[in-house]
Amino acid sequence: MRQSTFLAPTLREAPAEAEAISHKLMLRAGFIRQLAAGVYTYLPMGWRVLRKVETIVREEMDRTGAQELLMPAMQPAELWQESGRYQVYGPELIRFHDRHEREFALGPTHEEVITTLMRNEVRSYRKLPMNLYQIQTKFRDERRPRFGLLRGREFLMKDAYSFDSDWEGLDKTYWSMYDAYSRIFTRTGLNFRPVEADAGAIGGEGGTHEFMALADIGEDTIAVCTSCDYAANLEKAEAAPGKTEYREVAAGEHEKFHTPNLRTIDQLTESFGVKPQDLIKTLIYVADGQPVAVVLRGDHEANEVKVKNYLDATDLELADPETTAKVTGAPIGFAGPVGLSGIQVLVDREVGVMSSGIAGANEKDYHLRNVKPGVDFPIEFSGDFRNVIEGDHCPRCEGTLKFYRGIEVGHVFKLGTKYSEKLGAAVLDANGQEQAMIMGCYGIGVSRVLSAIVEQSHDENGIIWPVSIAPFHVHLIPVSVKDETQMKLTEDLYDRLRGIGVEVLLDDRDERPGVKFKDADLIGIPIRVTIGKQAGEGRVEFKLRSEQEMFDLTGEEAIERILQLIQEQRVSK
Ligand code: 9G3
Repeated sequence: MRQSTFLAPTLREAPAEAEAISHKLMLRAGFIRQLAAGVYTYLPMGWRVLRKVETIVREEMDRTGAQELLMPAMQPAELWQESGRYQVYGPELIRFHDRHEREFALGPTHEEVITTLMRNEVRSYRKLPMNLYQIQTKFRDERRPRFGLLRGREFLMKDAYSFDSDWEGLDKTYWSMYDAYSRIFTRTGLNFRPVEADAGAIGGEGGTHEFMALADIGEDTIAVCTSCDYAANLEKAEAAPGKTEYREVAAGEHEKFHTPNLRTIDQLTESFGVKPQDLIKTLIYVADGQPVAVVLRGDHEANEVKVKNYLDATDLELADPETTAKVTGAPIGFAGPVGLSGIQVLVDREVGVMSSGIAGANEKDYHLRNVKPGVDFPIEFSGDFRNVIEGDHCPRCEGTLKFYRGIEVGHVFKLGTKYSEKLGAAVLDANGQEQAMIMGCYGIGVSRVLSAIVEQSHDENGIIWPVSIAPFHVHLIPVSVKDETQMKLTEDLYDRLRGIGVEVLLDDRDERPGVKFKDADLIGIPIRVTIGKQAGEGRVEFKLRSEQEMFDLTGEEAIERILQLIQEQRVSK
């Protein structure tokens, strides 16, 4: 491809609204352009990378025996009513009416569509297991699209749906997808971690992993063990429970003491020289309209996903001051577990092992000291209701937990029969018994992978694409397009390389060398071959975008090295 005719408009500066480095660089390097908030055009350079990621996804999915198909983006609203999800999703689900006033949704995901297809087309267990996938544009009207392709309103997803006739089959399919995802993300060059995750609204019969690309811009926090392969999204991460070995129960009664306007943990610890670990914090929530108390150690935070799952609640939010006052008899900041009545009190298990602590007195401007869990208040509902903290003990080994930020690039779910029962997708088993198909679903954010790679692989001059998904393998740069000797060698190499299947971007623009090298660093093609003064002796300058070192090679040597680098990335499958 000749750069003089190629649509790759580079920019000196990124627009102010671009915050994430991947967003800035993909705009500046001419990979994407925004059409509307969260809606992007992939320019030719960006489209080439997107197709490379798709190809890797396709190869690894096909290798597992999954079958590719393509479902529509226009989904009849009736399907979402039938599955009961029509009401679950709000403005994020883009709905519209066709010319006959029939209501449709633009597909954010395709559980309803694929399950309906299977209900209509498959009846016998002999046809299972079946794993169907597509690579297709999804629509989700995010309230705040941002960070370029990381959180768009229209994005490319590979979504797969598996159908088994028994649970063992689902387990097998699930882990074959898990392994395929590991191969896919390895081949794209991503630094990623599979983590245990919470199944969230999609529900399903348990079992879900997210594939997280490590990056500070990532919205998720993951807890990773320093010693074993335990890793979990913070929503789900657990720590080894506090040591419940012998604990001396503090003697004496709990007693009230005056704490005028001391509402927060910090105010209390400052005023009384105690540590957050010595405090017993009581939060009042409202779960599906019911007030509930959550009791935690002072240095811990409530994990609302764990609380919601424990209560099997749909909605959970912190109670407002009025509710808190009604339930505890005191304003927020003075709530405590002693004497609470009429509401469920969830006590985190780390409180259960405290010998005593300071808690709110359920009276304005008063706290209680020497409160003994299980003595001064009952521990009826004990469980894990907190976020783990860095340094906590790993639940699996003697290691400790470390936090990282992650970008979710993949997610595998065991769905079970949640959709197949609702939509009537069933098979007759060997005994002629009707069995709802047992499903799994598996997503990869294909367009999001581009941003994740750039977040992980760039320097101050621009993007550094891995060979496996780079828009081109080689950036061929003649220093002066007016120099016949240089252009002769350049055209020779251009023809030779393309003749052996190497993808070359030839910078044939009549620009100063500095401009060409700056653009080359920005675009990030992994291998750069410069034709300059040594063209007369048939020698070129060879440099990898990922390294500083330059090599003075003959044309032949350069071709040799290029083929070797391309072959290596294929081997890293
Ligand atoms: C919606 C809207 C947004 C959504 C969903 C539905 C996320 C929704 C979860 C999934 C689960 C899996 C198959 C591929 C892998 C992920 N956001 N989810 O169901 F209507 Cl507006 O999409 N689906």
